[in-house]
Amino acid sequence: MLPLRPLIILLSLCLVGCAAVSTADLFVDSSLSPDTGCHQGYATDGSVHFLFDTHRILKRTNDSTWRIIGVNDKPFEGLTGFDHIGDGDYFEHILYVPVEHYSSCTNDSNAAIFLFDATTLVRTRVIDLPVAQEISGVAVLPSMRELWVSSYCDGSQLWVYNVDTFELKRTVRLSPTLSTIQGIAYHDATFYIAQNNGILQEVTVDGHTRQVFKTDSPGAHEGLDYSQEELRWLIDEGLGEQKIHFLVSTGPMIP
Ligand SMILES: [Ca+2]
Ligand SMILES: [Ca+2]
Repeated sequence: MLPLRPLIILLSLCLVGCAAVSTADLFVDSSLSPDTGCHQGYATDGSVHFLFDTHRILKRTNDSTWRIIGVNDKPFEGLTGFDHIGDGDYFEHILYVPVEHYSSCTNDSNAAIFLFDATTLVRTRVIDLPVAQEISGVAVLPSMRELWVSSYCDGSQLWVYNVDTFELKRTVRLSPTLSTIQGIAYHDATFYIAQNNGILQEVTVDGHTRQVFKTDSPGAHEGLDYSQEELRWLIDEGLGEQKIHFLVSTGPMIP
């Protein structure tokens, strides 16, 4: 057993070191898209960009222009009780999109998943999620065929659905609890969650959370996707400044 004084010094060093590691940025903001004209979220199939605005969905080219090649500006057509789109995800030629009525965290209802054909952007299904709370984002975990759902108003847990049957499989407690979740993405056994305060959280499948990046860009920090070794994050700094930030890893994780 170590004598008391060296033990205290060792513990002090560890505390300083641990604090430095836990708040260090593990990503760097490397480049920016043109203005996307969208506020809520982002997804990609690897070859085109899908942008989610509060009331519409856009498809844009994967080149320097980000030219619009698809629009659905009536995503709620024929339905009542829906007026808000969150951060959707792409999986097997389908867009999985969180939709609800949202005014505030004390005035929200009708949490649902809308499915859109990724080629045409035509809506193909509406799935009500009666067991979910307010809904802000979704991400597919492909190997498990699971749809993970986040809530802006409840950062204590995530909801895990079967992506084929939409049956609730379980909920996952988040520890530490998160706040103001705007979007969720999955990559390589890890989820990434965007908080509206500009903090990016890494989340294990068991629900352990830790901060991995904090942006200096002001505004609303919305949905995201992970593709081609880039975390792509929609940050809305105002009209004309709604851009995707491309974050790249700064290197291997420090244990
Ligand atoms: Ca949002
Ligand atoms: Ca997304």
